Amino acid sequence: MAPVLALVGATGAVGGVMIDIMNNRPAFPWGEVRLIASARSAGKKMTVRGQELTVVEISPEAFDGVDVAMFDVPDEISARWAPIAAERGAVAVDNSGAFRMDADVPLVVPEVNLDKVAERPRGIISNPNCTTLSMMAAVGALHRKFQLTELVVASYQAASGAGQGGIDRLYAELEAVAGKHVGNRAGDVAEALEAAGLPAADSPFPAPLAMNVVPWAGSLKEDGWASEELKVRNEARKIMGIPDLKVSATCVRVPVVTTHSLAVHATFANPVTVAQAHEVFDAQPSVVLVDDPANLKFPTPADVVGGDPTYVGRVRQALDFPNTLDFFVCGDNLRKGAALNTYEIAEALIG
Ligand code: 2RA
Repeated sequence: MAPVLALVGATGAVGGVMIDIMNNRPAFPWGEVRLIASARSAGKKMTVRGQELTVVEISPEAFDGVDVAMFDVPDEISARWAPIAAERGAVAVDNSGAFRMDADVPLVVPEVNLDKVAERPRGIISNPNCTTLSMMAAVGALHRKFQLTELVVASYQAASGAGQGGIDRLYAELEAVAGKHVGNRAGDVAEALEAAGLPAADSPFPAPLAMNVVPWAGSLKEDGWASEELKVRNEARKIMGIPDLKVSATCVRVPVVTTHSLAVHATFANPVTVAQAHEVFDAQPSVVLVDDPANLKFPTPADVVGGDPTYVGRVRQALDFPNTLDFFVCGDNLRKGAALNTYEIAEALIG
């Protein structure tokens, strides 16, 4: 019998992208798709591969008969329900932060460590955070060939990383400043937002995002680190299986709706040239190389949003650091950064 797939969090921002991905896969190996959400969204109708489905309320029974349950819900909902789904016989593929660093839960990027899906004593597999994921296909491919030893990254993260509230806030802020000559005096963007009925206290971001960049994502951790920066470090180590990898990240929110970018400075045990890196990227099916500086060709979020691959450009050999490359990566944070990677894991489980 064809396997049963559940999507928990079907009505959220990532859930919507997940349904789009399911609707557009060339082949669809699932017999039944079950859409699951909170009581508030239960009863809603959504179309998956031409079939109108009714969203059902989350309950233990909702997982009966399910082979793979994909979770796109907040940490506390996953923490409670993914183990219940597993108890009911499903493999839970979870996109929250609830299990990523659990030693009994593999953290999987199919291009890098698909073999780990088999090691799941809790019946749960984790999907990495979108910032880590946005560079992993590219960095993982280089690591396989040249052996990564150090990683320094700065992120340029889109508003949609903060969910639908982040998207709504950015649009509202852009509307509020459109046509206004602000941004030349300290505080005038915030004043314009306040005057337009957008107080700072209502924002998911700690500073105006329109006409600005905000060096903060996530919550405060020890010694001034933001949780997002520690996720990049810890998750990159776990995915590539390099527990002592030296990593330093600075995470920055930019006024882009969707697609995270990262400036990556990667050092390897072995020498690596730009031409060799190009070969590695060209050989990785999920990476698209756009690197023609003479003609100002490089990836930008506005060019790649909505696409599945990881886009790489600006590949340079670092002038003052041996065995080191600098490059720029863009990846749609809602697709490969979230929904697509989760779905790829789900498909691999039944493949
Ligand atoms: C962000 N990476 O961009 C987070 C979302 N998971 O805020």
